[in-house]
Amino acid sequence: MKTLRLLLGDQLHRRIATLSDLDPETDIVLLVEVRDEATYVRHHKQKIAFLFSAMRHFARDLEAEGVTVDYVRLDDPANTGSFGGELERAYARHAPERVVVTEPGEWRVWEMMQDWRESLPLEIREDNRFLCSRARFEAWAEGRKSLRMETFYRDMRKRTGLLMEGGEPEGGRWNFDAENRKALPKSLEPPERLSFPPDAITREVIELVESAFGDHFGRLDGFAWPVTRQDALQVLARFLAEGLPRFGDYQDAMRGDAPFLYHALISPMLNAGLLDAEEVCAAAERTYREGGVPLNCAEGFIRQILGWREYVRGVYWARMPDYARSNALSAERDLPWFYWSGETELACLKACIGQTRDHAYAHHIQRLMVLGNFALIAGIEPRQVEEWYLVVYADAYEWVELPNVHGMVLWADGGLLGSKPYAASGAYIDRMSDYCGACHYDVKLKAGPKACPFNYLYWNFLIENAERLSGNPRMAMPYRTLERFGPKRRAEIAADATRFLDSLERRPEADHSGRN
Ligand code: FAD
Ligand code: DLZ
Ligand code: SF4
Repeated sequence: MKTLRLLLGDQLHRRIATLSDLDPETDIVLLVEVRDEATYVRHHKQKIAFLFSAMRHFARDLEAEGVTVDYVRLDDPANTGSFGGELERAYARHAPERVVVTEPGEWRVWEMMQDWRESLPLEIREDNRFLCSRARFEAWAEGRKSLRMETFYRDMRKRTGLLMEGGEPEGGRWNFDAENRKALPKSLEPPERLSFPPDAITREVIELVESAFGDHFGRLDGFAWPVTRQDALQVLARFLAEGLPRFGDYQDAMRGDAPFLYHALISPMLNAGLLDAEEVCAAAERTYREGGVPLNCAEGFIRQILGWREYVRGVYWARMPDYARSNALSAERDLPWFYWSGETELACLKACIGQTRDHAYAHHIQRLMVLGNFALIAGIEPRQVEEWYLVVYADAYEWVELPNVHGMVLWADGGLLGSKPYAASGAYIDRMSDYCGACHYDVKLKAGPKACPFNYLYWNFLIENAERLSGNPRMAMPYRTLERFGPKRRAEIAADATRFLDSLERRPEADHSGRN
């Protein structure tokens, strides 16, 4: 049966459901570069370049197998600029008997697909790249008041058999997180990032992105992402040999001159289909069983993928579209302009934003405890923070970005995802990084213009949200400390917070941010 198979840009997996029964004699695989997808939020230039180049390489490899590929480039004069428009044109070009597609990563595109069903013989297939299907997660979530990752993760370990020993967790424990909170000793030199200098295809794409999306956030020079499965597998192999042995110990550490530390740097490739979650977890387990890494490292890493990654996707699909609408802490302040410009005297934020601009990457603790923590304790409106995260990272798709930002960072879902907000003062950042040494502010000072803003914003956040948070058993300790603050100390906190927050620059007239 002549079939048109639409592959979205983040579905570049040879064994994806869309291609499972591909017949090269009759079928056409359709890939389209469309302006709408690059601009519904104005993605970081490296994200667009990564995806377009990966799409072009994937199409080239399919053609080399003898598959008929219909590839629509962004600069094709007939390009309508949208998924719907391009699907309609391709349907008219090829007159297939049916159209096949795999469910998308984002609600927005899922809604589009419901419309396409009205006018096309469309078959939407389940995304087989995840270890837990949407339906299975919904069955797990059914009737639960809160959806705790740890419970889900244990279930997934049992189901997949990963790091299991006769029905029990390997090493007698499910979680080795207590051993994974170390600061990085100065003497340690993390491994170099494995870089892939752009080939001819990537160079052409970089030029296209610079000319079509030149005013988007981020730099393109220094583009070093792998854009093929073969190269992505090299990144994975390098990580297993050099990063994973120290991943557990230092996964929460931060250092100004080392943006990547012992992290895997695989999320853009995992999310676009160049790597597969199951193969990555199996490879980490194999490395442990062969004696290449200690259990706390393998477990910590597998938990991120088998646990967190599957879990946030499950929450997203089980709770959308309402999930995005809540604002449990009524946070309403505008996103400070420095999130886009990087111009701030807070050294930790400046470093994390600068690295995000240069590499479209920041690791988990930078996203959570520096960039996210600030947005939380400064009371920034969730929608604006979410948009920022969706724009700036090469791995950002709403299914994974939204639960992390809305739920984990901002607690805007009122605790569905996390039992308490991850608010912290400057002491945490000082303990886990070397940022404070070079900062304009003093992390040891609690009040006054030279005091680290995280210090008074933290207490100000607790005071302003006392009604909502003081009854939370996991917040009992800081609220007990707060009870001991007299009126003078409270007034000082409020005055410092007001002075600082009022001084933050808002969005200027000439806006080069990611916002539409
Ligand atoms: P490593 O630290 O080496 O971890 C290995 C893998 O585990 C990652 O590649 C990723 O696939 C998975 N993982 C780890 N933590 C999470 C998590 N919390 N949720 C989902 N997967 C996880 N990840 C994205 O892929 N896209 C996003 O848009 C995204 N936005 C985030 C926003 C915030 C505020 C926070 C706190 C986290 C976000 N994450 C996101 C999760 C995590 O920060 C990135 O997956 C990770 O930094 C990617 O780098 P890495 O491959 O070097 O990961
Ligand atoms: C992110 C993105 C961008 C920038 N461009 C395209 C594109 O031109 N063509 C395409 O097929 N996909 C693109 N994507 C990825 C889609 O946004 C992604 O498939 C949806 O968000 C669903 O997850
Ligand atoms: Fe960040 Fe405060 Fe440290 Fe400066 S002193 S780097 S603002 S935590």
